Amino acid sequence: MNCTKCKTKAVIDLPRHNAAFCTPCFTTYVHEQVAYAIKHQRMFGPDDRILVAVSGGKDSLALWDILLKRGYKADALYVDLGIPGYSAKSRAKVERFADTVARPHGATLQIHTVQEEEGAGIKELSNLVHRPTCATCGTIKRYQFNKAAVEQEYDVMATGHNLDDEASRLLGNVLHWQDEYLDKQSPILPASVEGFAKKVKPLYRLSERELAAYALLNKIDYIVEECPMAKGSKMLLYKEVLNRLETESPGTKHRFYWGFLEKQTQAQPAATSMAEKDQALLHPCKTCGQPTTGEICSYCKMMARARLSSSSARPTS
Ligand code: Q46
Ligand code: ZN
Repeated sequence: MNCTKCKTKAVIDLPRHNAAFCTPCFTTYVHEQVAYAIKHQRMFGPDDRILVAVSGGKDSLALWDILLKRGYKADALYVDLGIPGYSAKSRAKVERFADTVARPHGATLQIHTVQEEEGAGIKELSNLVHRPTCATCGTIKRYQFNKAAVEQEYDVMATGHNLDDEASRLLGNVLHWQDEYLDKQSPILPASVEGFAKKVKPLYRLSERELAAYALLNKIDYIVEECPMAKGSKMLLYKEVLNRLETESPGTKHRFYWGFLEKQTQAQPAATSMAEKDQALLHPCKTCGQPTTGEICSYCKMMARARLSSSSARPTS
């Protein structure tokens, strides 16, 4: 198998593009896909400050790597969830990448430790508020990433969601006809109201397999295990189903997701209609000031419930 571009020995084949690449041509392909996503979706410009949400996994570290190598000003934020046997390992991967790759580019890493800031690790917190761990985690991560981006005046926040993540999320939203989520499923969410950071997903054109190969070929040391809390999640099931379809019919995932994006653009020509909807619905949380649809945002409600539960659990003397 030879490289489609330069005809030397190929290291990876991409059936969905009917192509195969050697290491340098594959790296170029990955960078070109990201460059296309950034330009086509108007994600950010060369002078914008970007805050990358990193987890220690292949996607977010590959994203940080690509942005830095393409000359963007990209710092990162890692949220340490305090999951025994997992968080320490993923944090070490992020810190190592920051020291060896990011710092020479002048980029910085910030760490938010849930145990210190929210007063308990993610599992304990979810027990206190009687919510599933992943729902608690989602609320904290969304809140803290947005807060950091807004307070530190980053122009945009970038996450490592890839084609598999977006296609499986789309499948879930379609299976349950979640209209509201379908409206918002996009590689770019504008800063529709004050207090909301603009959010982008520059890897939406690249598959999980392609990103794993990019990380491997570019010697990015990432945590291979999934977060243990993801076990049994519906998203993993949807990914499995889509992988089956992809094997039988290469290109299924991108036709499904990119086709959806095309139809969405035709039906809703501008992000402005979404911004108008948000402006009508959102106002500042009475406790913290972040935009919310209710009086108090879900993060502040959750933290109030956690404080109440932990104080009522404390023995009285
Ligand atoms: S990190 Fe958090 Fe995921 Fe782990 S606890 Fe669940 S939501 S599975 S992206
Ligand atoms: Zn709040």
